[in-house]
Order: sequence, then C-alpha cells, then structure tokens
Amino acid sequence: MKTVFNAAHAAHAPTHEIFRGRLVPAFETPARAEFLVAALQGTTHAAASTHDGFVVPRDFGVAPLARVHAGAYLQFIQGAWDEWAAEAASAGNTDPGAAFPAVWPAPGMRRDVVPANFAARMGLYSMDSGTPLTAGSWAAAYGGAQATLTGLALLREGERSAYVLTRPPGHHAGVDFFGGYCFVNNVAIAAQAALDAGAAKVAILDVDYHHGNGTQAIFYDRADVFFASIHGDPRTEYPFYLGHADERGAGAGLGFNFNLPLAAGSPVSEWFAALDTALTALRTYGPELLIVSLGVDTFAGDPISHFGLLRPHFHELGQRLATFGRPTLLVQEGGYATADVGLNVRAVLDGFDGLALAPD
Ligand code: SP5
Ligand code: ZN
Repeated sequence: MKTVFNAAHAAHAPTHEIFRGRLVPAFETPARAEFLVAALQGTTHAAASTHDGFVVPRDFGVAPLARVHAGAYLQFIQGAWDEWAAEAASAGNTDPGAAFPAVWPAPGMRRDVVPANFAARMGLYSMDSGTPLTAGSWAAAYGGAQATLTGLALLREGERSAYVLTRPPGHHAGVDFFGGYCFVNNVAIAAQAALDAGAAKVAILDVDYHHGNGTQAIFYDRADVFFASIHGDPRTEYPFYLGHADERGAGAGLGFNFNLPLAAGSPVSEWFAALDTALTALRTYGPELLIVSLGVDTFAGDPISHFGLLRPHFHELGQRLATFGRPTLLVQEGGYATADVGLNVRAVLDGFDGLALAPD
C-alpha cells in the first residue's frame, strides 16, 4: 500500500521526558520514524513515484484541524515555543530545554478565564507532564495532520488503503489539550474531514496499547463516528482516567463507543479475541471508511507497555484488518521498542496486502 511520509516529524526532537522525578531519555523520538522509513524503503509500501517512494503530503491548511480542535488551543500550541523561549531569554537563558506543564486546574477551579501566565496556560491546555513541547512540535504535528489528510485523499482517489508514517502520535490529544506525546489528533481530523466530504459513517479502531482518550472524547456524543479501542486496563495503565468498558457513548452517541480494556499482561489470544469482537461491532455499524490508530506498543518488547504481540501477530492483525473490506487508513500512533517499530509495522502492512511475513 502507499505510505504518506511526514518528513516534518524530525522537527519534533525531544531528548528527555520526566519520569520518577528525573529527566530520562525520551521514548517518543525521531529514531522511531527513521526505523519505519528503513523498514518500508524498497518494499511495495514505498513504491509511489515520489520522494524515496513515499507520498509527499499535500497542504490542506489549518481549517481541517480547527474542525476538531478549539481555535484558542491551536493558536496556543502554534506559538507556545516562542513564548517559552522568550520567557527563558528574559531570564537570561538563551537555550532552554523542552517546556513541560507543571500546574493544572483541578475540578472546581476556573477554566473559562485564560491566564496570561505561560505556565498556567500550559496546564490549561494539557493533560500530563509527559509530553515535551519543543521548538518543532507544532511543525511536526501540523505536518502529521496534513499527511493523514493526504492519506484520506488517496482513499477518495481509489486506493484501497494507505499508511501514514508520522510522529508525534495523536490519539491522546483532545479538543483543547495535548498529552501522551500527542498534540493534534490525526485520526479525529481525518474522520471529520471524511464526514465533511460526504461520508455518513466512519469507524475508528484504536489498537495502540493505550486508550485513545482524545479520540473517544471528541466523538463521544455523536453517532457518525464509531470509536472502538483495545488497550491496557486504565485501572493500571496510562491514560488512567478514561477507557473503561462502561463508556458506551452519550446522547446521540450512545452505543457508538466501545472499549475493550485488557489487564496488563493479558495473553495474545485474548487480544485477538477482543479484535474480533471490535471488528464484529464495527461491521454491524457499517461504516464507509475504517481508520486505524496503529500503535505497535502492544509488542512484547515494548519498554512502557505490557501486552505480548510478536512479529507474526502484527502480520495477522494486518490480515484481519483487510478482511473488514472497507477503504482503510492506517495512521501511526505509539510503539517504543524503537528498533522493532519499523518491522512490526511492515508486518501489519504486508499482512493487509496479502504478502508473506518478511524475515527480519
Ligand atoms: C501515543 C502513546 O503511545 N502515548 C503513550 C504515552 C505514555 N505516557 C506515559 C509514559 C510513562 C513512562 N513510564 C516509563 C516506565 C519505564 N519503565
Ligand atoms: Zn500507546
């Protein structure tokens, strides 16, 4: 299948994140995309007659992002690094590290008055301190949304599937907040764009290890997007505060949200049983389009996750997604066993395309 490559990903290059009171090497790094490029180059997934075989993203502007995200949030993210750098410079530091939020409005505190203070706005527009905001975060995230919209355009032009090679990921980002390494919600933007282009029903299947809280929240009260997710049980796994089985949607959206949390350490057989359950529900829904939040942090070797999928399981995932039989947009989310991310994704794409599992 064709791969759309967000080359702007490299602009977002965090070196560290906060863990147990210390800065530790970042898990979500440019190297992840470099391994994806290396694994797909020279394959049928990089056979477009464009840059190195990858499709170059078109530019649809900021309007499709604003169909999902609050304007004030997009403006904040766009200018946040310059504000942070200016604040640091006025304190005598001309080379600040990444910006991290450290204060948040708890329930009962005001969200309607936007603070002038930069740190206060970082908290207003975020959900965790685990997401470094760097000089190129906006450029990379914007490029990822454009790459995802380009993938959607390929489907409209007749492709059966497309893969979007991008980072940072998107599924934790909500209407007006970043977090979980995510700044803009690529799959939500694509789903909304598909509806705006005339689709009546869109399905999003999230197979990242972590629940896609941002995607769920964006479409929770709507019937035109069915969100299904298989993920580590939020009782113990990030993002903790959303992703339980009793979240079925609200109002007109009741019945169109389907969570399949599995205990950390669940066997692969249970994961595939959940995949079948999710695909059956999505088939009943009858969408015109399937969008997959393709995290490969379900891999046995992932450093921050606790499922046990191996290379052949990713191949089988691709095969099962293909049997769904709808135009399918696969969008990269997590996966932090950096050297294996590319081969795991290639296995999914090969499985989808009916190709044999390639040797490592
Ligand atoms: C898109 C995505 O996969 N986001 C995941 C965000 C996870 N953030 C929490 C990271 C916690 C890191 N814990 C380190 C444990 C090392 N043993
Ligand atoms: Zn994840």
